[in-house]
Amino acid sequence: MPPPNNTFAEIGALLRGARKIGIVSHLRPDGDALGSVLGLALSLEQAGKEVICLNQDGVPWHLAFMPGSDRILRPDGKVLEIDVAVALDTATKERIGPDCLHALSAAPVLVNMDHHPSNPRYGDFNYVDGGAPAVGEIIFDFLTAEGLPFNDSVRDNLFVAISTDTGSFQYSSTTAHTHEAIAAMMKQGLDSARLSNLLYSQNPMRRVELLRTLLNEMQFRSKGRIASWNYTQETKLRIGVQPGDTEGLIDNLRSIDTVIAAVIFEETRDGTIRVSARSKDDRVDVSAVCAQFGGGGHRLAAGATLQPPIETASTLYLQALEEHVERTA
Ligand SMILES: [Mn+2]
Repeated sequence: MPPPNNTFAEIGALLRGARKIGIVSHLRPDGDALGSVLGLALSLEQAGKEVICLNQDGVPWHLAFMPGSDRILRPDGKVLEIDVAVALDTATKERIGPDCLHALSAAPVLVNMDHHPSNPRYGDFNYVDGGAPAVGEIIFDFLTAEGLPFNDSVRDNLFVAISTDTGSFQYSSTTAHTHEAIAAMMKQGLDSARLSNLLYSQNPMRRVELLRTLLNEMQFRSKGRIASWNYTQETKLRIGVQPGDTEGLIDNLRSIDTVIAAVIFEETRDGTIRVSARSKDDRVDVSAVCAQFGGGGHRLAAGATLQPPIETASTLYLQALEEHVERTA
């Protein structure tokens, strides 16, 4: 049994008592990872704290517009002298990344705030809410409950966190409370249309080329209920893709009417095959299929890492997925 959650009040008291705080998120960060880090960091800074933000892989191009993104540093080999370390949106301690873990290794206390149900509560203080659609929403609630300051930059970052992790408020994890949090921030001046434009309407042409390739190469099975794409190194090199270019790409498979499970198999630079899987039917649990291959995640969004070659990896995974879909849906 994982330890119970701490309360916002306990975590708030810990942070208020700290002078210097380090905040990190997971490898290959997404909008929720960076938005929750910057939202919390900029609020704590306004409350008078010294804050250092770290990410193992830095900020991808498409999230560079986020206010304060230049504050996200990559670890430089030094061990930080901080009173408290905070990990956000990071399902396992390993996902913080080895260089960030080294930078935080002298921190006397680690706080773990997350929304992945599989999170084993690896922190000294933990707040894991598997029902929250985004850690950004947890941070909104935390700042509100603890009376910590909001400003335009805090709101912009929390909007990016919540908007990206809910698929623009489309996923079933989106609740009335999610909209209430956004509404509260809009009443304080949040410009959601401007941020949505920056997030979703600034595709560089190479990303459109990537989409063209996906549409040419995607495959279907189980009477169109499963869609998949093998994303190869050859494609990456030909198009010259950059980190972050694949963000949201899987939604093009997921959006097809017959599809209930979508999968992208990505050939990584180290040769392993990274699996990203999505389900849009609660009966189909892609985290269970990913668990068969040593991965995990959420019921409707999960991942795993398989051994090459990509053709074998995708065939094996798709057989397991098809078996699961035929049995459950
Ligand atoms: Mn998240």
